[in-house]
Amino acid sequence: MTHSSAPDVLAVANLSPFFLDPLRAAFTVHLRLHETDPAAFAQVAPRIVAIAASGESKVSAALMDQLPALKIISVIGVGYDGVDVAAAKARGVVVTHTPGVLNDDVADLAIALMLAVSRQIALADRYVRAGTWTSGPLPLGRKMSGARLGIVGMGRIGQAIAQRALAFGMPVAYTARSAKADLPYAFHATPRELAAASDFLVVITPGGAATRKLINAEVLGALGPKGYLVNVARGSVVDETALIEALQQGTIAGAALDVFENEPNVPEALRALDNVVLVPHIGSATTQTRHAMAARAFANLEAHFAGQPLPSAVPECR
Ligand code: 8YV
Repeated sequence: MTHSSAPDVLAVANLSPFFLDPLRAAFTVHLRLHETDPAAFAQVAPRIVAIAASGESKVSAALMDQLPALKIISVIGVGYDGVDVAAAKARGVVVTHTPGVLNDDVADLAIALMLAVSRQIALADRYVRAGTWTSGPLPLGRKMSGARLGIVGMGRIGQAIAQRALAFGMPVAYTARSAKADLPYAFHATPRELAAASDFLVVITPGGAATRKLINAEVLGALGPKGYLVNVARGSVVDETALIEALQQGTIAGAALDVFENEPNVPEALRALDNVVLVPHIGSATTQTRHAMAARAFANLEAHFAGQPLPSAVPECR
């Protein structure tokens, strides 16, 4: 039930019922009204005090300019590179996200993708379905256990991936803005140096201007013809054009991607390749985790309106 006196919230993404329902019970929710009905949006815009966004949402300074009463942007996702945080801060708007609760799922998917691309799981499935097995065995894959893992970004999720990789007997190295003294893994100063020392290069660093096209032709060249790239971060971190070229020319052995430059559009050139595994941004997409993320995103809004400390403001807003 919505109350006309309840605070007005603009949802800038299509939200799952388990997030939307509690939101609607507590707030007056305007679901993507700015996109669907600009005239109606102009009427309610002055009253909107909160935005509910997904990890992929764009929340620009231009949108904030239309919302003079805006106080909080609650992102259901750990990544918030689509939100102009500097613009939010300049307007006294706090940004929150949902870190922690999705570490397991994203790390699980990273391992699944590493296995999928090196053991050719998706290709093998297509092989059986197409009836090709009767004409001979699938070409051999590449052993993952014991291979060298390089992780680009050693935050909460990077560390969860490393822990899992240890169970596969994989030596782990990483690159990050700075070395983390408390971690037992080898540090490399640049993605290129890390790639040169890795069989699998897994990207799990935040998106945004600071990491745009961090994984470029040079890094892929260093990974080499026996190396695999896995991206569970943001499409923007990898130069997709350079990646396609590297895959086509055998500069690297293969890639497994959960994220893309222009989701949900995936270049035909990528879709045509057999040495890639492609999944539609499902890093956190389990019932258990999405429910936990929704609960956290709601808790951030609830705390704000109750005048209580926010469970998880983004670092820049703490
Ligand atoms: C989802 C994500 O994209 O948390 C992130 O940063 O990329 C995701 O978990 C999404 O935000 C779910 O709404």
